[in-house]
Amino acid sequence: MIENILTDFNINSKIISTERYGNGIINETYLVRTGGNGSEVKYILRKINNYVFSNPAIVVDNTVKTIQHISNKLQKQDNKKISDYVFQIVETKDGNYYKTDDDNNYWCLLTFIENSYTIEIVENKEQAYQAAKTFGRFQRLLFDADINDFQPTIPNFHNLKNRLLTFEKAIKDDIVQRVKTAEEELLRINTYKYLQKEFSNILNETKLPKRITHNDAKINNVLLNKLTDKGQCVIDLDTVMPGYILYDFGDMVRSFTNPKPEDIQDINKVTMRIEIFESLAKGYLEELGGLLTKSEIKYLTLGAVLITLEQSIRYLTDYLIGDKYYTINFSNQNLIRAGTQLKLLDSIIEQKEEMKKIVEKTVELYTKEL
Ligand code: GN1
Ligand code: MG
Repeated sequence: MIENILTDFNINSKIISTERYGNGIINETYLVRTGGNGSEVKYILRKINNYVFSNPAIVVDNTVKTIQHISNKLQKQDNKKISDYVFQIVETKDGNYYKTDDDNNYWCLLTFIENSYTIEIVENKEQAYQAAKTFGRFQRLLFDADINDFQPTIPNFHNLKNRLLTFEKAIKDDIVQRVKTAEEELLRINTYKYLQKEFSNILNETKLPKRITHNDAKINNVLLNKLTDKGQCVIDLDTVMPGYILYDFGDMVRSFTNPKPEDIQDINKVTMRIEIFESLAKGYLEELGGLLTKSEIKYLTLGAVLITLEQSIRYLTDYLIGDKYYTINFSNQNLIRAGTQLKLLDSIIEQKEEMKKIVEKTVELYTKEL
């Protein structure tokens, strides 16, 4: 099956093997080895999930535009660095960027960045700094891209109001009768619902600019270099589309600062590590601080609150509708995931003022130099 898909792509050497790859919980990803005899060339093959992405052609289009924009900018700066900082999309033999199969699934083939690795948990401050710097550089390179060239791959992706409406409907319908098993999490989300209005008011009153954002700025979407441990390349461009900077900052905080997996049973181990936050802010703002507006900077920390609340609502909604969106390995995994996100949210809210101070202090340092 996979071999049939691959025959339509422009690969010059013989396919040696294909294997499942990575830890994404939405798309299927495969590592493809070709060549052999000391001249192995690897690729990444991705099947775009068409339950999640109703129009996969937009995902491919945005990915291609992102790669081209970044590659053009890097070429002007330093020819040699392109393949280190961005992967390329391999064309099919008839010149397309994707191949559809008999079930109308979309498949894309990407070049593999050698000597790189991903991590699931940030172990130290240097990793947080490097990964955040990589996201910051990604956004800096896309800063002058025209947002009108990018359509949303998932409309209202980070629209908290919409997420809450879907959540309320899931509670009302209770199609798999799980509401009774999620009482504690439901109560906890209720106590945070007021944040949605607060956030809507801020958006109405403050003209936050729309940028091209990644919208899934998690730690495992950054490649680090095996030889230097430096941040190298941002991956998983499925949700690159117009958005607010605070979304990406928020997702970094959510995924970098928590020392434990999202589905850990003992939620007491989940916390927002402030020293990791500090390094994250440094790495990100070093790259981007001088380009952001005052209000974008002011609301960065709010992004952490918003995205973590949103993620808990998304996990709980999926639990309540019978696990249709996220891949699960055990039956109450989405409920547990919602619980860890709520615990992380408590910790973020507790430390919000300190986080804001760190952002202010860091911005002062890194805007002067530019
Ligand atoms: C999904 O599949 P993955 O891990 O790249 C999700 C993100 C969530 C994340 C939670 C398109 O990303 O929004 O933050 O799971 N992607 C989509 O771990 O919904
Ligand atoms: Mg993703």
